[in-house]
Amino acid sequence: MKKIALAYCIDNLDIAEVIAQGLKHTSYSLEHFYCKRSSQELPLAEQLKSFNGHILLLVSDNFLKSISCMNTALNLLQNRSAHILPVVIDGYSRDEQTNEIIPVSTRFERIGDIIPYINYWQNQYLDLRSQKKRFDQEEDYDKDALNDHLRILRQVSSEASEFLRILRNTPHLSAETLAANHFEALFDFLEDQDEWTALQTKVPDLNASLSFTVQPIAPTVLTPEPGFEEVEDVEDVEDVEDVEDVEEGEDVEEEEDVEEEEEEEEEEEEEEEEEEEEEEEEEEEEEEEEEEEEEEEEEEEEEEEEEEEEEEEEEEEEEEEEEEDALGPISGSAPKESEIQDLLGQAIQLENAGRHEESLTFFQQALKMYPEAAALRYHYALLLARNATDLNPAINQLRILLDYHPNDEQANYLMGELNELQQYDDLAFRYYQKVADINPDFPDIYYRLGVASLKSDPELPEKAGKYFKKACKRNPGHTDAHYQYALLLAEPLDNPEKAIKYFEKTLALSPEHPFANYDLALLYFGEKEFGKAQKYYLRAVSINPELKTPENDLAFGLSAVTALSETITAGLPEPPAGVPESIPMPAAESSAGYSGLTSGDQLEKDTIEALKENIARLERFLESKIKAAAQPELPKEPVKTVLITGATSGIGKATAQIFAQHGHRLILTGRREDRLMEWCNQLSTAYHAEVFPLVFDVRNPAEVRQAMDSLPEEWQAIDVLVNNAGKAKGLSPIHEGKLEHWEEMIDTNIKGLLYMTRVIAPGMVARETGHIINVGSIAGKEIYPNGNVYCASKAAVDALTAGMRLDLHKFNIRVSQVSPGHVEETEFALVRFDGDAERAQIYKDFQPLKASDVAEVIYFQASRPAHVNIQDVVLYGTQQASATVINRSGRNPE
Ligand code: NDP
Ligand code: 8X3
Repeated sequence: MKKIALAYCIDNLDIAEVIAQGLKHTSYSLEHFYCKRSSQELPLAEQLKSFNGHILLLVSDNFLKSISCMNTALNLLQNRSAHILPVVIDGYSRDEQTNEIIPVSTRFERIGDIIPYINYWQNQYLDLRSQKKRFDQEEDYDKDALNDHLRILRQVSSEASEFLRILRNTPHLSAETLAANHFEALFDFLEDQDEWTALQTKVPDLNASLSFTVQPIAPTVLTPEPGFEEVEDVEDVEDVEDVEDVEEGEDVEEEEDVEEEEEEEEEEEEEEEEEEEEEEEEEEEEEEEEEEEEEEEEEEEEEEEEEEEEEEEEEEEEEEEEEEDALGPISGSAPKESEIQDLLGQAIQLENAGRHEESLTFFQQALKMYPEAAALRYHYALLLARNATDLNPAINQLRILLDYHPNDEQANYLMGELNELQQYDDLAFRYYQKVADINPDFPDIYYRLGVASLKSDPELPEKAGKYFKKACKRNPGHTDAHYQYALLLAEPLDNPEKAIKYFEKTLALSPEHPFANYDLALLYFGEKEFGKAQKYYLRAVSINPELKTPENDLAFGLSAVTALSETITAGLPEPPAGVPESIPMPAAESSAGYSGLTSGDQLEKDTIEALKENIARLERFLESKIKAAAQPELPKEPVKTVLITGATSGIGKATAQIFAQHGHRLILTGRREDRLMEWCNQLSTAYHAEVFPLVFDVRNPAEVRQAMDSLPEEWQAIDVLVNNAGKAKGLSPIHEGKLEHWEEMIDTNIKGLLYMTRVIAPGMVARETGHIINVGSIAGKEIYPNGNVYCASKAAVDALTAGMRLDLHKFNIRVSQVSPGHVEETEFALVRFDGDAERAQIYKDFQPLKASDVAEVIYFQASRPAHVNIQDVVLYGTQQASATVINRSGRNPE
């Protein structure tokens, strides 16, 4: 007797019985394995150890929430995947209010479906942990049993997501699908076609005789462990109180972990301190070279003060940290980078789709799952900060992030920016300082330190000056850093010569700088270099005409006609020698408040403007970060080996590019060797792509075979074959067509495609994986006048695509086709008209598709999940409606 195991959660006994009923008519004996929700019984995976054969695993919501079903289920799935056929069925739950039993669909296709299960297990774990304290007061509770239960919950909680991820990628069925065709899928899986045939004969209406809508039995409630109370759902992980207390004296293993972590942290801190000291020493040496000794001493004193303050702050932070540590990392699972990226991508997608609230909720749930995931929390904080009037929620998230990862540069920097926005300039300065300590190369950091220092310590321009100077050194192209440093040098630091140098550098970087010309004019005026002063004044007014006032004109010697007496103002400094006595000093409107000539009102105005600009800049910054997070993260897919024929131009070339951009390995073919080599080089330079060139003619079967045989072993397993090489030759009525044209088209478009497929498909069949994508054409669907043989050749491609699909689907091989209308950025027309460039101008009065449009479709087809086969995509440029109907009234604007 042949045996098969049926494994399920007892709540789903009804469905198990229906399936068992169907299998009664076969020669299989069914062995039942089931579990309730109690952790006391033997886990399902353990029970199945004694069974050596195929397993039908009924996965339901109840299964996924049953501790005995889930305990070591990951292990079961990993070790016996080849023998497990999962059948996904609906679960049941009891409505707490009405006590009614309601169906619950079982879903795990999307990450969003998986999160509730992970939350469920984490909550179970946390809740039991928080109950431990209460149990501790009772003498007679079974401590070992509870610790055991905790351990299992912890394990299930950390394995649930991986279990579901694997399940998602394992071929699975619904119960209805399984029964719909006489259990064909099951017998396919068992490789027992005879049984299937026999069953069809025995029970011709099998599906009709099976009902999956039977009344369910009441779902089992969680069986409390001896002395435990029933576990309730915990709303929010962060609401769990007293976890640290609960741990006290009990969970020795965990306590040791904490101690170890603390020791490590202490060690790290010591190391950091040592590093800091070293860095400070280096800095001091630099300063010795650059600064006066007296200044240095003062600075050192200040630094010491700062350090003391920082130490105090750190102590406070450490205390806070200890408090928050009580919440601890809630799961034993280490965040998986791919999972995090996946979650992040989904959250950003929601946000980009305008579903802001959903995106926030998604982030919250994801963070319950992975509280330590820096990327998730950082982007969550960004989102909270964006357009928010209250920045505190974002700041709080960053605090948590920094508790986990004190040295996260991005988080420290954003903390700096948000504090700057809140005008907590001291704090902003400290966060920027931290970033600079962690990574002195962090972009813009010394400039930001300079700005924050200027705002928090306006009385200490030397300090800000130091940072601006460093910013200039590190980034000689930083206009603002040069400008700000020049301003400081000009006025509070009273070093006009050096100021001139830095204003000039500013102008070298940005000749149209709105203020530097004027500032320089003022400086030269002060230095009595009137010629230069006039030169820069003229430049300044040409850029910013508002600076042109009669007073300024007079001062810079441009007009002596205006009634001078009106403009001479008492109390102004003596005009410099060389300037007529009657000429007033320029009415200074320097961009910053350091000119000393700026009125109180003006200073206020400037400050408000500067703040406004700063806020706008930060808005832009936050926006760009969200965008950056949304864009460059290309989906992380397994790297595939992709062979593209005809990659020396047009569609094939564009297709190679898009696959290279996504990190795939490429075998590119064509006959024109020089072009092929050049393109391969470009792709490997631009995208670091691994590219293997093969020069051969697809029309020659021996060459095709030889080329494929020449591939090194590591290139032999081709995952995707793009049959693209093809052409049209001529456009003549059938009675005038050239035989050599016909031969060439048939040999390339049909036979070439066949030769390639014949050599590559067997490997795919053997590996039971692969994807063939044929480049067909609208010409294969709709025959147009004079298209005869080309159309026939593409109709053949259409037929071959369908044929390949029929033959290869059972080997898990996908077959797709793309059928474009006219495509430019190709040599198609030039080839068709034998190089006659004039005749080849067939796209000039309408906008056809571009090669990259077709390439994107090909890439899309290839990058679908393994269970999706896109059979055919027909695409035209918008101005083309069929093979012959084209709006040739001129190209539509883009
Ligand atoms: P191109 O002429 O720009 O590209 C054709 C490619 O095929 C070249 O790389 C060429 O390389 C290669 N090729 C041609 N003959 C052979 C051969 N005997 N052996 C090996 N490689 C060969 O045109 P497209 O990019 O437009 O054409 C690509 C495919 O798209 C074709 O199958 C075409 O029928 C189809 N198509 C084109 C449309 C269009 O409007 N452009 C519309 C619909 C479909 P080399 O010369 O170096 O060998
Ligand atoms: C190329 C498009 O319309 O020129 O296949 O045949 S068409």
